[in-house]
Amino acid sequence: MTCLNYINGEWIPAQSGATLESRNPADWRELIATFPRSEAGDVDAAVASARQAYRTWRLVPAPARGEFIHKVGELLIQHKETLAQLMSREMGKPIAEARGDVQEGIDCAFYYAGEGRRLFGQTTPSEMPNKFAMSVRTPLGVCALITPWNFPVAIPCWKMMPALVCGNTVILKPAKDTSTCANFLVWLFQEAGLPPGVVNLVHGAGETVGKALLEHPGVDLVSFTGSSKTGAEIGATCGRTHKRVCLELGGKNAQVVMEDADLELALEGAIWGAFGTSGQRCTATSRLILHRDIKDKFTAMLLEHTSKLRLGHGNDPNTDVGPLVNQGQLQRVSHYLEVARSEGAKVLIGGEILKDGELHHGFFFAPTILDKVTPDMRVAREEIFGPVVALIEVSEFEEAIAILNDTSYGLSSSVYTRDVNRAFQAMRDIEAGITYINGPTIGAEVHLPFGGVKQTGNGHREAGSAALDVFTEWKTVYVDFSGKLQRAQIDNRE
Ligand code: UN1
Repeated sequence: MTCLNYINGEWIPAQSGATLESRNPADWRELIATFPRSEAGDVDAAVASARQAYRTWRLVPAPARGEFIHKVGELLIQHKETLAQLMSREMGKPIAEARGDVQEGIDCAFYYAGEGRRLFGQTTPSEMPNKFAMSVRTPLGVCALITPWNFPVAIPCWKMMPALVCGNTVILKPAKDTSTCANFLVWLFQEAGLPPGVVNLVHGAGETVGKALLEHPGVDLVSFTGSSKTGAEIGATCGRTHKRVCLELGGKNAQVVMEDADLELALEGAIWGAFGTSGQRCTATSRLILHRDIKDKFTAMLLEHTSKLRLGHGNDPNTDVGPLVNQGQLQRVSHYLEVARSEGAKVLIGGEILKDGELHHGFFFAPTILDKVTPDMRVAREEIFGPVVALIEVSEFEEAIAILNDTSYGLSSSVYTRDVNRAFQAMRDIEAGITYINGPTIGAEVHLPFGGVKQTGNGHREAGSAALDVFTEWKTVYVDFSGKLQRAQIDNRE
């Protein structure tokens, strides 16, 4: 299969003709597709196309823009299985999760299609008689959307759909590992009948395509989901080039299990939160903070359950845990295991690359539980982005919340308790953008704000109506129908 850039309504190769490859992480011998290795010249063409299209797209009534998004939602339903199967092969996540990823895109489509009929502004009384005041939302212009490989459909949809319904045009720069999924998704936008130039796709490396987008004077906003390190660099560049920037970055999410918790429920949550998507979610559970009274029992339950997880190809319906996305991720996770051992953590299960049988040609890492982890260890502080969870013992609730908060990240969090007072205390005191009570750290829904505090972001939220604040400017409009000059702060005080 050959993927191409999509610029001004045309599918074209990189100007240089250079290509890159996308391979199956469960069996790297399988080539999924080649895709363009674009450079600054390709970005120039995409920006010119998006700027031109913006002149008319911003004038299309928002409800009509919403109808295009609705159509994309219908097409996603129609192609859900094909897209999910492709995602499973290209990125490795189990097929049920891949279907969920596409479903998240569908949910997003119908939510933001409806937003086309709202996009509420505000009216506010003026200080002066015969004067009307209101604030309305206006689009920004051209949005560069730089997306990761862990949610190849959902995250591009989170960004593209609100951007478009607000009247912006977009340039999608997807992760190299999931180029084929991005190609498929953009094709659906084309099929929905969006005018040429409203959606553009530029494949390639972050160091070239991403950088060119950040530097380009024709780009008004950059929205990025990825690591905190890259996010800091993007934020700094966008500060220099005066672009609005929305950053959704790393996490070091914890699940607390108190002595009064429903342990079976907490177990299911912990397994799903830590090992779902092989731990490759920014919302993944990477610390389990356990009350000492239940720690031994809960650890035994965890070990029993983890030992039964089936690793395999994502397309196999019996697979619980798929491969990591590429060799680099496999090395990164292996490195963290070395660090953990050298710091004195104890590997209770897993801790190794798996090569047996059908796993031989893939990037598989065994689901791993680390014990004897103290809050100062690197494995308790740094984002691993793999199937590794650290157990930390506590004696009381306040200590659990303090350790949960003792991180430079602040995305997701979870507390299992039957005590309603503790639940509300957790809701108030946890420093994170998302808190689940009696649910795992993963599984955010698209119609609620998504994002985090501290190094997890830069204060913006995606998803829900909060995303409208990312993709619009407020314009304040005063209409004076008194027929005379009314001087604010002067005439109305006399
Ligand atoms: C991410 O990992 O970047 O809440 C997003 C969840 C998903 C989204 C994760 N709905 O786990």
